[in-house]
Amino acid sequence: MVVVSEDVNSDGGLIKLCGKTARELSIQVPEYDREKVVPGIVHFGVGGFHRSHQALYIDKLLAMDPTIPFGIVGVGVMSNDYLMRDALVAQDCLYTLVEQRSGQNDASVVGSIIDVLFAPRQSDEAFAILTAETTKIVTLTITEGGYCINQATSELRLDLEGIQHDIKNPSAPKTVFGFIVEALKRRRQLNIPPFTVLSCDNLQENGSITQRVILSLARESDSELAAWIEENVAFPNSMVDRITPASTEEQVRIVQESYGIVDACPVFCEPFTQWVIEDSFCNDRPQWEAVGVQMVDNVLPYEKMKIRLLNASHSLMGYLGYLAGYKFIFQIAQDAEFQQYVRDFMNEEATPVIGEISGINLSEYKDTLMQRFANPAIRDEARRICLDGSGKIPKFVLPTIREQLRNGGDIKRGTLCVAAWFRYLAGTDESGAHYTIEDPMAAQLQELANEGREDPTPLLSVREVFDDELRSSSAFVTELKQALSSLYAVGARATLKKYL
Ligand code: CS2
Repeated sequence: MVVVSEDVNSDGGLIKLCGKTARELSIQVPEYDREKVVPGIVHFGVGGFHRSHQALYIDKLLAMDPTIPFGIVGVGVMSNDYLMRDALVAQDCLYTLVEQRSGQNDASVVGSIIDVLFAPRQSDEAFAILTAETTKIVTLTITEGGYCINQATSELRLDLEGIQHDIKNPSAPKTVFGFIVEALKRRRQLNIPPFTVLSCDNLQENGSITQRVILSLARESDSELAAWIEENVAFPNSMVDRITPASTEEQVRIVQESYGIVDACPVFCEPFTQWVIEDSFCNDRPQWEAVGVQMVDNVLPYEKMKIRLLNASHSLMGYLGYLAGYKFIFQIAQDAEFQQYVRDFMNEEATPVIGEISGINLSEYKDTLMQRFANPAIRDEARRICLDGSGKIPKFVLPTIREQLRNGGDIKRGTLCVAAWFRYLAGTDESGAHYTIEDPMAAQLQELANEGREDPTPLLSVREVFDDELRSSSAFVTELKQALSSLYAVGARATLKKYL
C-alpha cells in the first residue's frame, strides 16, 4: 500500500477537477488567472514525466509572476495520444501532482499546461501554435526510442515509415520532427524568428542529437532550409531528473480517497527533482534560475553522470530484478545482493568513465541515488524500466562498456545487464510464464532472443543497437556469452551471486 496523508476534503464529498472547481479543493491550486496565461512553449509528449517536471517549473514561475509569456501547449503525435488529450482537456488541463515522501504525500494542482492538441486530428491548430510569434520554445519528451535514429550511430533512420512519409509530405507530417521542420520553414517564410528546440529526454547530448535529426530531415526536402536552421536555431543540451512511475488506476483512487478529487490523470513522483540546461537559446526563455533550474555553459558532464549512473542502474535492477521475480524497483534496491551489484557497477565501471565534475561530490550523488531507488513510497515498476530497451540500453549502458573496454577497465556488471536484457527479451520468465515485450522493435528482438537463447550472436547482429566495435570485441562477446549461459542455466538469482 502507498502511504497517504489523511488530508480528506472537508465536507467529505468528491469534487471533479476542472477550472471552475479548483478553488474549492483542500490542496494547493494555481492562484494565477489561467485564462490570461500566454502560451510560449509548445511541448511534444505530454506524459507523466513532463507533468511532474517541466510543467511544474513553469507552474512555479507563473505563481511568482502570472504575466510571464511561457504557458505550455502540449501536442501529441502518437496514435493513442488522444487519450491523454481528452482526459486533460475534460479537466481544463489541470491535474494533481503527488510528491511522495516516506509516510507523507504533498499534493498540489498544476496549471501551467493551458491546452493539449492531438496532432493527427488537429494539425491546423498545431501549426497555428507552432508558427505563432509568441511561441519561443519547443520542448520534447518523446522517449529515448522516439528520436528515429539508429541508436548505435545516432543517425536519422530514413527507412522508418514515419520519416519516409514526412519526406514525401512535408506540409502534412506525422512525426514530431516533421512538424518542427515544417513549422520552422513557415516561420522563416513569414519572417518570424525561430523557436529554440529543447530536448528533455535521457540521451547524452540530447540537443545535438535533435539538431542532427532535424537537419537530416530538412536536407531531404529543402537543403536551403536546412542551412538556415543550422545557422539560426538553437538546440541546447539538457539533463532532466525526477523518477515518475507510470500512471495507474490505484493513483486515481488514492487521489479520490485522500483529497476528495476526481482526477482522471494524476501524476505521482519522488520528491527529488533536477534540471540542468545549456544556456544557449535563439529566442526568449523563462528565468528558470528563479525556480532552481541550473543554467550552465556545458551540460554534458551532468548528462553523463545522470544517464550513466541513474538510468544505467535502473536498467541493471530492472531486467535482472524482474527475472528474479520482483515487481517494484524499491524492492530490488532494498535487496542486499542487488545493492552490492549496483554499487559495484557504479564504482568500478561507471565512475572511471565519468571523471570529475566540478561542484559535484560523486560519492554523495551515488548514495543519494541508492536512497532514491529504495524509497518504498515510489511504486515504480520494473516493467516500466524494462520497456523500450532498444532505445535505452544503447544510451544508458553500452557507452560505458565501450569506454571501459578502450581503457582496459572492468565491464562484467554492465555486460550482465545486457545479458539480462537478452534473457528478458525471450518473453518468458524463469517459471515459464509469458509476458509482453514493449518495444518498437519487440517482434524482431523477441524472435532473435529465442533463436539464440544462450548464444547472443543473433541479437548482437542488430545494427540499430550494436556497432562493430562492440560486436567485434572478444572481451565483450565472451563475457556476454558467459552471463547469458548462466542466466539460462541457473537463473537470475544464482547468476547474480557469482558477480558479488
Ligand atoms: C528510467 C527513467 O525509463 C527509465 O529507464 O531510468 O525514466 C528515470 O526514472 C528518469 O530518467 C529519472 O529522472
